Amino acid sequence: MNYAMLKKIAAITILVLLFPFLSKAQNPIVQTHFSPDPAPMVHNGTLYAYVGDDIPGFDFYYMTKWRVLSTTDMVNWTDYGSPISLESFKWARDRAWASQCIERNGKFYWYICAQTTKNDMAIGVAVSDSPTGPFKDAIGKPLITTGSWSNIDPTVSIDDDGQAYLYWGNGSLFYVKLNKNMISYSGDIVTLPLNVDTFGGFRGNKSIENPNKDTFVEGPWFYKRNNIYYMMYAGMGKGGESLSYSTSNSAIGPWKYQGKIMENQKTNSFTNHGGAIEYKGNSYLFYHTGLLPGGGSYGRSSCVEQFIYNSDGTIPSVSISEQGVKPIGKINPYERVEAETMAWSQKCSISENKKIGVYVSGTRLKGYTKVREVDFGTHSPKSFSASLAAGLDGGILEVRLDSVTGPIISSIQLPRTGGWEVFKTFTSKLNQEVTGKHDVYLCFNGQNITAGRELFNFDWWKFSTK
Ligand code: FUB
Repeated sequence: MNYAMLKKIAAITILVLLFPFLSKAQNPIVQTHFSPDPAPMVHNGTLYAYVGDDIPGFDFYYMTKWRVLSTTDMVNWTDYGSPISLESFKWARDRAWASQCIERNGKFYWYICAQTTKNDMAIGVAVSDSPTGPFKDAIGKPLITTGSWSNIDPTVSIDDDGQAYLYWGNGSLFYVKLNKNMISYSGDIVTLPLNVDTFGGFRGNKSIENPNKDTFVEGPWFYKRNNIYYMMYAGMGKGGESLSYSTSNSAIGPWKYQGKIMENQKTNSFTNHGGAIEYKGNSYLFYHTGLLPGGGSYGRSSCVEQFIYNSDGTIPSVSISEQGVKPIGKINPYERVEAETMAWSQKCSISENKKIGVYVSGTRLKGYTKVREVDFGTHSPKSFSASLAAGLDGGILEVRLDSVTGPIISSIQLPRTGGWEVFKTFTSKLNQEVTGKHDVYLCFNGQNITAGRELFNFDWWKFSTK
């Protein structure tokens, strides 16, 4: 056996051994781009995640826009692209850092932070009638601008009496009371005392105050649950940020330090940034890691774990995992499913244009999107349709069941459609009967195509009983 053959066998063995793990991976929740600083929001039965957009390859955070994703089953995420970017705020020049969106009276207020033309950081707010946009700068200037680098990481919650609070900070923690219009505030900016009792310590002299080095750093996440007010935040953990929390019986404190939720656990990222939320009766913790291939401290991705509050309202420690959370819903294949709705993907990316919105692009040989919990019911469909665009011919969309090597139940061989953004609907018959629940793999294949070539763009798919 020659060296080349040995290498091939070794590569195949590694792939075979890795496959069970890859196929079960659910974290990070999106693989087509980086997605730091997740901020979950539930509205009308859907969970939205507002995230940043790391562009790795530099020695600092290079971030120019924000993105929105949504799910109704916690495993299949729909990508809504990037409704706002630095260009949406005429006062912003760089550093599209952490954000949070919240609904009030049918309007969605997306609080962001960015570097201003004066080189400090400021907090702004964009508004929309829909959770996925379009959003526009609500006031045309920053909401919070004090000339400080600490003006980052806004978090907003509305108390039961209707009073909304905006907290934020890095190294210091501040709040203001927002007015009912959510785009202005009344009263002074309040600075909270940071010490061992309130937030685990003070960063300036942490070694003296807290030998465990757990001190408030940044990324506050403010919410109320069962009459307890929570402030989750990124604390200084071992070798990187942990997620810690404090509680209070009032929205403005005094705050009591409760401990760490998530220790820095080989996340391949110095920072962490969390958000906790209740959805369909479960509690979820969103956080980020640098573990997506090509990632790191400046290429971070959103992940999610389920947890159960202790009976006294305290939060147990939560570990990072590759498997993530269990599905709590299913996909109806007889209704149009957006191609950008997926549980996992390889070798593809996301694009958007004004005409059709968001679609799957950059498909390459051996790539795929995986959609979990597709419920075909008791009667098999007869055909499969997909909206596809190809500037060149040769691409094949294969529909496989339950794994990337599972049976091909249908396939579409693409001619040129007249351009990479000229989408046409193609339909093909099913090769076999399919009933019940399956994972569907939409696999990118092709004939006589070199591995790097783009195959086609993909907008939506559905099955039909006709
Ligand atoms: O993403 C840029 C900054 O890193 C965020 O604003 C911080 O919370 C940290 O995650």
